[in-house]
Amino acid sequence: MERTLIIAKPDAVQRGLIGTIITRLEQKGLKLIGLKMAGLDKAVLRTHYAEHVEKDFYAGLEQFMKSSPVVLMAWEGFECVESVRTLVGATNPRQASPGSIRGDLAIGTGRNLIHASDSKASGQSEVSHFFSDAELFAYDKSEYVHIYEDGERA
Ligand code: IDP
Ligand code: MG
Repeated sequence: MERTLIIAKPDAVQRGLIGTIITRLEQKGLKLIGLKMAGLDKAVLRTHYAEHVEKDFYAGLEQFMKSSPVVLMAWEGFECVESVRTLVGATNPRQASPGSIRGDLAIGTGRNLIHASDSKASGQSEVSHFFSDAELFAYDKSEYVHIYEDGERA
């Protein structure tokens, strides 16, 4: 099944919104397969945000992402990358839809609470970047029969 990486950023940790973020993804029906707290260093951030390293906002983004620990999560579900991006909302929280995490809980683009993988390929590679095989868990979720049709659960 598809995987996506979620980072509860330093603002989510500082504002006490880790639980809210986890709850929203759990309530969607997704499966949590990895979870840990970590401090992200410059090298890890430069790899993770490689597409943004040359941009004006990168220095501020890196400084912010190092400002406190983050909570890293790997989630699994049918076409979960796209559905999680919808739940997370637009990068600029002022334009994010009501009901989305950013739309409901954030204002500043540089303080938008959460990272979510943006494609199936980046979901796979970002989960592998932050989690070893031993840190990822394969298990049956009993409620799946109530969340998926048979073909979607494969
Ligand atoms: P995403 O997190 O919605 O995928 P990206 O465009 O990949 O958004 O940007 C990565 C992160 O960089 C954003 O979540 C945000 O924290 C930060 N960022 C993006 N654009 C800006 C900006 O214009 N000003 C400040 N920070 C920005
Ligand atoms: Mg992105």
